[in-house]
Amino acid sequence: MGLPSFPNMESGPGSTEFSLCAATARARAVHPPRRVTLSSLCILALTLFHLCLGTRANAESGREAWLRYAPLPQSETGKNEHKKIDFINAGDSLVLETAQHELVRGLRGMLGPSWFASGKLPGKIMLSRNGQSRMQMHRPLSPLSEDGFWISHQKCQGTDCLVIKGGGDRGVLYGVFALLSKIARGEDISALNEVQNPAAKIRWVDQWDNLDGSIERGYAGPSIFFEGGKVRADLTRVSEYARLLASLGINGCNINNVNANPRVLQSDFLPHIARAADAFRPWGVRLSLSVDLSSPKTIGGLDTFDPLDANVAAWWKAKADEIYKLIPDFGGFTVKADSEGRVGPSSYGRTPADAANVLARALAPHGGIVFYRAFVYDHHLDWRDPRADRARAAYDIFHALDGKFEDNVIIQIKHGPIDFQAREPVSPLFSGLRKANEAIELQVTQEYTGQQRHLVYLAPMWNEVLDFDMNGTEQKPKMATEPQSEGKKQVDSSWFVKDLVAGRVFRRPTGGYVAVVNVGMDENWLAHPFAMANLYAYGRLAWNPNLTARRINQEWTRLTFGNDPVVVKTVSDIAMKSWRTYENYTGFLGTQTLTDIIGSHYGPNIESSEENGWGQWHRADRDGIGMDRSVATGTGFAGHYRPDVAKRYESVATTPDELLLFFHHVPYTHVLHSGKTVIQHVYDSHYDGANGIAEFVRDWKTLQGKIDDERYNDVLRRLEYQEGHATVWRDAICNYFLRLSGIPDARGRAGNFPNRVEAENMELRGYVPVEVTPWENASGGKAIECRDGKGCSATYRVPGIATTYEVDVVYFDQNNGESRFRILVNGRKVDEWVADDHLPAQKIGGDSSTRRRIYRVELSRGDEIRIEGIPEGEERAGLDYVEIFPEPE
Ligand code: GCV
Repeated sequence: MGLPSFPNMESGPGSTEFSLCAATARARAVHPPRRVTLSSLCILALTLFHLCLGTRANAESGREAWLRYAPLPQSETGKNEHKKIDFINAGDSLVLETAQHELVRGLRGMLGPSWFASGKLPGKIMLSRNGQSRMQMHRPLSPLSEDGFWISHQKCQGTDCLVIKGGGDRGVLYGVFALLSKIARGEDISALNEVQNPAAKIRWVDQWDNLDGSIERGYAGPSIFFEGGKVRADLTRVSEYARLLASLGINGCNINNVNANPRVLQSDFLPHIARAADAFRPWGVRLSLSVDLSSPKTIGGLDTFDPLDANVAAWWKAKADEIYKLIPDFGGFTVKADSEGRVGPSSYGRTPADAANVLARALAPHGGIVFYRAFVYDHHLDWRDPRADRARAAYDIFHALDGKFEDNVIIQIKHGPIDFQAREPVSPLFSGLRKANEAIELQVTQEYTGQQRHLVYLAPMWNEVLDFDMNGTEQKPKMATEPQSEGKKQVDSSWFVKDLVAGRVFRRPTGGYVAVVNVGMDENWLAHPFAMANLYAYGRLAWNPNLTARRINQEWTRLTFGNDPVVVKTVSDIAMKSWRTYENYTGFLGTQTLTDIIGSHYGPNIESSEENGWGQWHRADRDGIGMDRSVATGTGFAGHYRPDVAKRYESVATTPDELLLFFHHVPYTHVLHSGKTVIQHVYDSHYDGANGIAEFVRDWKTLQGKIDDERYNDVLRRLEYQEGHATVWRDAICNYFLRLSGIPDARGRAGNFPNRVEAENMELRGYVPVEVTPWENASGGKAIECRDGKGCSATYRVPGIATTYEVDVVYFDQNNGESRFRILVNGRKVDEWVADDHLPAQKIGGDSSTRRRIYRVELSRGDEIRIEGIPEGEERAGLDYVEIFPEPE
């Protein structure tokens, strides 16, 4: 056949530019000097500023995230006159030094050398923590908690000055970041008098990093902490991460996977962990470690790890003492036990309270905390048993132990009873503990929500969770308020999740927020630029859960992409729609998610949830779908809620549509509150979802030229991919339920693709048809693969009228090869590409299915379209179909 070898193929992205400014600024940010002198700060800041001016202003890698300190427009900076900064009181602790350094860095970056001549700030700035200054000052509007701050204009030694006062050192640092954020967002700071106190003491993040450098459910490159079984020699990124965290008021980070390797606690390893703690310390971030409960036996030489054994208790105590000698501000331990194959107290017939308390007693003298995860369940459930229910596990186990935990134990509860699904009810355990501290566990890393290849802004979901009243009072989420007024009066009977986790409802000593983040070595931390909005939103909500998702997104957009109102509106509109849009094409009416739950957790795979012990069942059959979790006829899970909520979920009539199939099994013809049948909702929501992403692409394209090309193109490329993958999801789920239910789509779309030509129906040379498993993950259940290393082709003739078309080629991009493709019309090449993405797939199917869209192709009836593919490695240039659409005028 004489297939060409595709000469001159372009692969990969364009050129990279080295930004001296960014690199230098980064280096400075990472290791604030232990002693900073004022003059050195000024010289450094000036130098940086001039270097910055000399580089291309719009080269943006995303590494600076929301701390870009981009120069504000000249009109906002006033005249270019240089004066000297006068700091009062700063710098008598590491964190205060960091605060001072950051303030200079930010002001210089945004306002230039004239920043204090800009009229925005007085000539003096005072940074001080409670009790540090003897100067006469007004009192803050309300008392400061340890991490709280007060920013106000005052007289210091007779002259105007801006005071940033913290409850403690961290409070000062958080106040500095808050001030810089306001300036970056163009807020008026001339008459600031504002107190902010965080909503909860615990505002932590978890990383699921393994010592070999991989990250469980991490989608942005290898670990910033570990490499090859060791702590990295260069911890630059760790310091930068701590700075990002501190800018949001996050005060702790657990650095290793909860599926913990006991090695972290070995005496020769701990000094290296201490280096990471050193990198955190200037930013007020405490380090903690996940521990394996069997450690006393596996690395301690004991013959047991029974938490009630005296030698085991002594081992943990000695280990804690050893750690605190190296890391005096060590945060504590996180524990996953008796879950997903991890050992735990059940090995000795003991309870989670026994296990948590032995650790807690070892840590208590040093002020350490145990985060004991409520994510404890049996993954060998009997799927044939209609009463079996994984959702019950956390409540069944931990509610019974309420009152048995030490005061420095926090029960860390995933926000839903299953596992970070696209939609779940709130975990009933939040209202099931009155005498134990709680923290909510959220997930920034998008394990079940598109793995940072799909744009999904999660803050609207978190708003719903945090604003959920466990006592059942239906209440609209509050409007954003800032500064947050602590202890705001609420309806007495309301038990909002945000108040329960903060310990306010039952006056617990501590509690709050943990999120699994999993940043990696990728330049921009989380791969998708929009994924950083989730980290930002998490931090802002942990600080102030009354903030709305939209407001937070607007803040993030201003800091990330600038203050152009069109950009702010477009970005936040896309973000605000994105969770519902994703839910629309991946997990309808409370089925949580229909992804491959025993594999990648990424593409569609409906039956992977059924008939196995993992307990994520939908119980779909030809007549109906859903888990009956009612008390009357089901697993009884609905009864774990407080009476009003339990009553709401007990009945089909009162369960909200979006959770219906989580709580009830209904026929496909059941009519929802929306007025649609369940099956028609399946079709409509999936078409809405896929169309929604197409709209995001269109909306995003209106921003070309309004933001830097790097990030514009990066997001565009990702959105176009997402649009293709949303179509894969749409078709898989619609086709599956069309076949299962036998009920057609009233609008005739499902299973009906008039513009599509299946690859297996084309004229094939070298290509062979293959069955795809599961069948719904390829159009028509089949695809073609090229088994000839020299290449193959698939050809067909255009059936439609002569016009300009958009041509979609759906192919399979595995991560075990880089096939090449090209498309020719009447022998003339119109496009070529390499399948070199890194999707979580080693075979053709829903994870690897990818779309190439070619715009503005002139076609006439009878024209020959030929796709040529050259396989590479294990990847066989798989093709699913070609679809052509006349382009709108
Ligand atoms: C770290 C889910 C994830 C696991 C994770 C677990 C957990 O099951 O798929 O990768 O393990 O949750 O939260 O412990």
